[in-house]
Amino acid sequence: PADVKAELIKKYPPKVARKRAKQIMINEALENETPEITANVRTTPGIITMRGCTYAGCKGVIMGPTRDIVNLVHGPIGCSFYAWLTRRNQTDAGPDGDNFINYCFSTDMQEQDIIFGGEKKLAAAVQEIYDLMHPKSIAIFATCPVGLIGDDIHTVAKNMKDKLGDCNVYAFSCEGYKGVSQSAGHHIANNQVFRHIVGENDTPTEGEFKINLLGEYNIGGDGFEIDRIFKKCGITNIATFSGNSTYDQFATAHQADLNAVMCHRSINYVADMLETKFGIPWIKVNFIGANATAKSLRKIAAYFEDQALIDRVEAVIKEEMPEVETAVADIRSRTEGKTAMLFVGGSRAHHYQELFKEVGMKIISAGYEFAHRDDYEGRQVLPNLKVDADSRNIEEIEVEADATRFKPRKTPVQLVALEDAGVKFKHYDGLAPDMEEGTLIIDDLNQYEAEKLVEIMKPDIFCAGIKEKFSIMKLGVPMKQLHSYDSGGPYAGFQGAINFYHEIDRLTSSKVWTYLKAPWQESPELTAAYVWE
Ligand code: CFM
Ligand code: HCA
Repeated sequence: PADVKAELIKKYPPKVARKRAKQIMINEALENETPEITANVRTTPGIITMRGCTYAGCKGVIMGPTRDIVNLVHGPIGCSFYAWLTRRNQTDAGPDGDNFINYCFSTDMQEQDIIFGGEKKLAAAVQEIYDLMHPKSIAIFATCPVGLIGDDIHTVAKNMKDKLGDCNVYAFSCEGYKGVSQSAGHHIANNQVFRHIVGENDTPTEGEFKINLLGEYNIGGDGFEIDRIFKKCGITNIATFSGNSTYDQFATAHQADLNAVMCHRSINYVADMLETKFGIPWIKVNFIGANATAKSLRKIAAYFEDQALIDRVEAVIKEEMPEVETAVADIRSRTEGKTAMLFVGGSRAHHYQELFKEVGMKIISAGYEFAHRDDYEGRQVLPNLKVDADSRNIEEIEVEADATRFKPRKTPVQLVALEDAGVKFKHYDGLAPDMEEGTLIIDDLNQYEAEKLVEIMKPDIFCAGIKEKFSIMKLGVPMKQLHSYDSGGPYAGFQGAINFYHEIDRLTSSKVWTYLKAPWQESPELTAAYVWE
């Protein structure tokens, strides 16, 4: 691995090489700790990063999947157009629910708005949406020019909320440049959802074992599969943040008794705030991988300390697993020992390792686009994280216990007993401890390094996003998108695991890659050189 690392940074100018060296870590088991990686820092200009912008993280990732909130983009049309239905977050509004996901709302900012200001246009757009659609809520998103010209979107939102009366309007200062990646946008979205929506609806919700699922975005229908399993187990999912979600789900989320956190990176802020303000504890779960799904269900059941629930969860696992095992038995002889690389945003490069392990594959290199050190090394590093100027730029909101609605769900004695029994609260170990020694963990991988890595290590499959897809395929290596799932999914839960095994089998067993060389690369006699006379 040291040679591979040296090769990856060999061509960089010395300063860039020094910086990248800190973001490329050789995984090793140090005594009681994992090695340190540099993360959540600026990408060096000129490098073709896999990352996106803060607006993408806020509007596209966190708020995009809600179906009955109108997401209005204040900015040039390109920002809306490129965020329009590209993330494959599915939704099911039923026969008569509101669903605005397939629309693209934008103020279509022009030069004159840049010069004279766009606030009037924004207010008019909110009014127009209200008149046409009568949504419960309108969310306004700032794009880069909004911050540059200083439009006060929060005052516009407040004025329109007061004027309309029955429509909650709020805004997100999520200008693309606000942070070093999408991650800043997650934080901004978390803050505003918590400030403006969570706790707004005290109408009691039904259910015996009430949870929220945090950080699940229903890509390719993952959330549908997880909800199917919850229902079978008798677990009530009040709100998913934010796959297939509604305004009222967020508004009633404070009534849940447990928060199950799937994508730690994107939503840990809401988890912490729900605990501080309402007393709801959170645990880390993962529904990617059949075994991981079973483990997460058992953790939830253990938390509620109810024998009937524990038995029902066991019965569900027993019912679901045989089909999973049959699928593994069918394909494992073909996938065993094959290698994979995983480079995805902030969670999936960790979560998907479970699925590959279930079919006997090895992860030789992985990394996140924009995760922070705690997602690599575990949350124990949090107290030592240096807050740099870019992070300080993102608001940390002060949350206190709610005067009337704060209710600890467990006594301190119960919490300790649960911890002792293996239900760890506010706990995430990160990706590094789950990866083998000597594997390469790379933060903010770029186009150049991705190609180099594939050339040197020749994985049997490479997983990343649309920007990497075709350059990797041209190197003759099968490529699977773990953002959009290409057109596949769901891959979560038990049924999803089966789908994924088949997909990986199909991709890594296909002969098509052996035909990738052009005739003149196979037979040198067919090559010709152009000679200048
Ligand atoms: Fe969380 Fe996500 Fe991810 Fe993410 Fe994303 Fe995504 Fe992702 Mo693309 S919230 S960090 S910002 S799991 S959109 S559903 S696939 S990069 S690994
Ligand atoms: C985003 C969204 C994205 C992009 C995926 C990709 C997604 O970061 O803005 O690059 O293929 O999952 O849709 O991560």
